[in-house]
Amino acid sequence: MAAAVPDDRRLIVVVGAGLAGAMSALYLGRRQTDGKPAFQVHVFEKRGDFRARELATDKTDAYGVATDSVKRSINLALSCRGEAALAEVGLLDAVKPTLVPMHGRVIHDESGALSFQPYGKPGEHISSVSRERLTTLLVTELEKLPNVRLHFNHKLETARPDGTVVFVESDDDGRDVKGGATTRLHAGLVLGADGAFSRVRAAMLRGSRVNFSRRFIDHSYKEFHIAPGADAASAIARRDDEAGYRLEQPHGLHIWPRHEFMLIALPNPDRTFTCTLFAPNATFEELDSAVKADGPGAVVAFFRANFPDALALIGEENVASQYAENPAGSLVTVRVDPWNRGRMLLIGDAAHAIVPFFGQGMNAAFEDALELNASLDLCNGDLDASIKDFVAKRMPTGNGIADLSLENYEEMRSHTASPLFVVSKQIEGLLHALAPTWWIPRYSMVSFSRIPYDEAKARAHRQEAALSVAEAVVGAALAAGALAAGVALARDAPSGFSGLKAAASSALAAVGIGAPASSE
Ligand SMILES: Cc1cc2nc3c(=O)[nH]c(=O)nc-3n(C[C@H](O)[C@H](O)[C@H](O)COP(=O)(O)OP(=O)(O)OC[C@H]3O[C@@H](n4cnc5c(N)ncnc54)[C@H](O)[C@@H]3O)c2cc1C
Ligand SMILES: *[C@@H]1O[C@H](CO)[C@@H](O)[C@H](O)[C@H]1NC(C)=O
Ligand SMILES: *[C@@H]1O[C@H](CO)[C@@H](O)[C@H](O)[C@H]1NC(C)=O
Ligand SMILES: CC(=O)N[C@H]1CO[C@H](CO)[C@@H](O)[C@@H]1O
Repeated sequence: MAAAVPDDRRLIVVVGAGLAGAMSALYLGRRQTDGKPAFQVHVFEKRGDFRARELATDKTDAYGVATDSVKRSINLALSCRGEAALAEVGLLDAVKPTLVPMHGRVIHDESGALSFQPYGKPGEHISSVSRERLTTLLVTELEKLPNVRLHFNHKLETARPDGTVVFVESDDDGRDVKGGATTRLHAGLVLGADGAFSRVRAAMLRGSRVNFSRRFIDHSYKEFHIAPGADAASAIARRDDEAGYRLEQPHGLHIWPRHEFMLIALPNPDRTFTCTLFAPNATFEELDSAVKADGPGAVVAFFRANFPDALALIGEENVASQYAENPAGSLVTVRVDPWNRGRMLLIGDAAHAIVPFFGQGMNAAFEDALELNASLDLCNGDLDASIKDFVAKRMPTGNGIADLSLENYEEMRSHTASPLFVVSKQIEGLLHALAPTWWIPRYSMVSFSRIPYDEAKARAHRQEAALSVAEAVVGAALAAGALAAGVALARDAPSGFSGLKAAASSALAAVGIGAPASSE
């Protein structure tokens, strides 16, 4: 049984009611000692209650999502780690009906042809989920707990290692209200869940020896939307999950890899797609000046040259107006060492903002919350000991997913387009099928397992080094003509693994990887 938390530590202040803050508050709010709540949890969020704004609109779709929120709706890829936390707090079943499964990548090549690359074994998939929906669900659940209080329109101004926090009144967009009220508290724990540009973190860094780095990549992103198909309403009404979309193969993550930049599209339950263009900051600036000089036609011309099929679906007028309306977002990797100081602890993006190319930011944040609860359990509810345990375990994983996410950008925008990449993935899939615990493809370790991210990274690098040696050997064999027929067959028919099977096993034998290790 967990020991009682000393009185002066029982008040937990969570800064930020985003995905990390809301999920951690739910875990912390639900903890009990001797049948009573272990903590009083106060959640402070600088923005207004986003639910009020959504409920204010009377139009909702079959899933209860406000239809005018669609334009700003952001969808995220949910995978194993995020699902594990949702399941533990009992919300996975409530989320499930709103998920759109994505079974693999749908690659749109330059000629307009589509090809499908499965993410994992049959049945394995990630899901598209609405950020608004998920946050709303978590916050609504939090309100059911008598020991949890939510304070919207409260922006953190200062935080100190002794647990002192000061909030100022802010408007619905999180901006300071002139002459607004201030709130001061003394907390047993200040959980900084206030995102990539965290105030709690800034306070932690001040006058300390905490290591910190913030690196923007050269690329920014901008969002676009594909409207639902003409038959969307009837498809939703008859619960035909595949129909009503304007893109073929809706249950996949669509990618238009174009080396220097790429476009992706994720399906929504209302049969729309949210598209994101990732491009060098310089490309956006050139486009911005072209629009200024020649008008919105410049955006249309850019899409016509690079993504003509997507342009047809988004529409010329929409592409230009959405380009003008939606701001370009920057992409940043943040590393902090350590994640705690005194009574302050960082979680989610505040501790480890990562670039979005592995779709793991939210998943990592949810896993953080799950692991913080596990550390509290392990340390019998002792706050200082649990923080120490949590930070020691999670910091390396934060660095691991930061690196993996940066590596995946290269893969998504360039490699997915190359036939060699496709063959490599097929060999990996085969090895995984032959020896499921011994060889796990990088994508599967990250998205379909809870293997710590740093371990996944180390293992992926080892596996891929072996594979490239193996492929070199296969290449030599091919030159000799011995395996040419088999591989050519496999290359044309993704399911025809037979030629590759022979090639892979002989190649692996050649580099001394013979039998599955027995350690797993
Ligand atoms: C383009 C893009 C695509 C992405 N795709 C995916 C994906 O597919 N899958 C995935 O898992 N992740 C994805 N992510 C990452 C994911 O969005 C983040 O990791 C996740 O939102 C982090 O949650 P958070 O709660 O830590 O931070 P945030 O979501 O940033 O929430 C922080 C909260 O704190 C509040 N706040 C900030 N400052 C203060 C203050 N001073 N006082 C009070 N409150 C404050 C903010 O208003 C906000 O509500 C993507 C990110 C981007 C940019
Ligand atoms: C916290 O962890 C304990 C032990 O792992 C678990 O029993 C409990 O359900 C978790 N709390 C929540 C809210 O899931
Ligand atoms: C900061 O980084 C250096 C070099 O990696 C390391 O030796 C030091 O221990 C770190 N400091 C803290 C406070 O973690
Ligand atoms: C479109 C865009 O994101 N432009 C940015 C490129 O980088 C400069 C310098 O960091 C910014 O000032 C621009 O806003």
